[in-house]
Amino acid sequence: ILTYSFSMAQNNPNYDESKVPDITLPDPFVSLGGKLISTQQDWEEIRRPEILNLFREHVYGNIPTDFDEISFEEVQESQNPYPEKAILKEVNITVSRNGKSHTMRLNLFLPKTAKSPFPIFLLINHRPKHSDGSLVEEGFWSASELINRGYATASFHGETVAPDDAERYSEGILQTLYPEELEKSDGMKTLGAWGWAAMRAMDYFEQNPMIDSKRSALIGHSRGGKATLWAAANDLRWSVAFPNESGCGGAAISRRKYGETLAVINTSFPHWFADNFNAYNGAEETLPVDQHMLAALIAPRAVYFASARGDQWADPKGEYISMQLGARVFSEIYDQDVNFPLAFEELKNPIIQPFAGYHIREGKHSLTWEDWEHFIDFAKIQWR
Ligand code: GTR
Repeated sequence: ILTYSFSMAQNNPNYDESKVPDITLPDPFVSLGGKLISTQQDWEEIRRPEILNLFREHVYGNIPTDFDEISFEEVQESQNPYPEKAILKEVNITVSRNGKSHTMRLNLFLPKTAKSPFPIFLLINHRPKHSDGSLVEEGFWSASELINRGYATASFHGETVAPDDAERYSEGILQTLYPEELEKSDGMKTLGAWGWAAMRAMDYFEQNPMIDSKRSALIGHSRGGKATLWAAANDLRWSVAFPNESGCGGAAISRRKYGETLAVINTSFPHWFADNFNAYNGAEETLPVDQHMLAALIAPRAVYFASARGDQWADPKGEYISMQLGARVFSEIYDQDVNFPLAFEELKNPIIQPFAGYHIREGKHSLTWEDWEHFIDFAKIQWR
């Protein structure tokens, strides 16, 4: 039955709204024990940890954060593409545990024309090197524009932590630092490892006096957006999270089964999520969580989802509904005036307000300057 529904779904993704099933979503504000959660204390002490743990066990797997030592070393390997306006720092972040060590590379631009400490945007990069040799195409990582506006910006490549490959994913921190994770059904996989790496980048930012780590935004596109959401849910040091077009296993509601589904993603990318996630292939309605609860975990920090109309595979409507529902945490628990009154079909302009936001743009699946421009506007409001 599984094989059948998988090939059906892959060859025939549903893009017909009338075929989206009627769904009942798990309530973020009722605990597993049936307690109604309405206070900040109950949210933070009971329900938030409960939801985080359900995502850990059933969806993304562990993010082990114990290690023996971490060190930061500046290296000089690449040409700085913006020498007149920025300093390029290439930083090797070396982490050791149980006598073994792993080094990941962080690329950081510090503006020359503004005063430190700088707010920082970190991009989880998974794109191949650009044809002209630069780290990534300019729109995808809009470093130049960020520098012009006085922000620091950094990126690391997922490949230097856990390769994005079903055969090789363990040839990074999994084999060297956390081999026991490979034996567990809720063990860390690639997306968790990228989240771990964002945390190590934050460790570096925190000890660099040029960086204002309290004003920090984490960004990732698509698979990088999935990792962004999970990392920001786990690591309270990020003040804003921007999962861009993160789709299935990211911002989109799994139960809608619109575009990419769990059976498809878990079969195409068996190295992304915990093995336990496979149990929900074709059985989305039995998941103890759905993705709107991930947005709620980021509160009271800020969270912003972005979609593209040409990216139906990622289910833009499912991403928006997920924000509408998840952002209820701000009004119901944190007494903030945050809401998304428009229906998806009515959306025109970006929704940029304190704590939670959303935009959908024209065009196809990618991270572009247009997205970054809205991200910057949103971050500015949070960092006022
Ligand atoms: C697709 C995958 C999506 C998304 C995308 C990307 O192949 O089905 O879930 O992650 O790749 O990362 O661009």
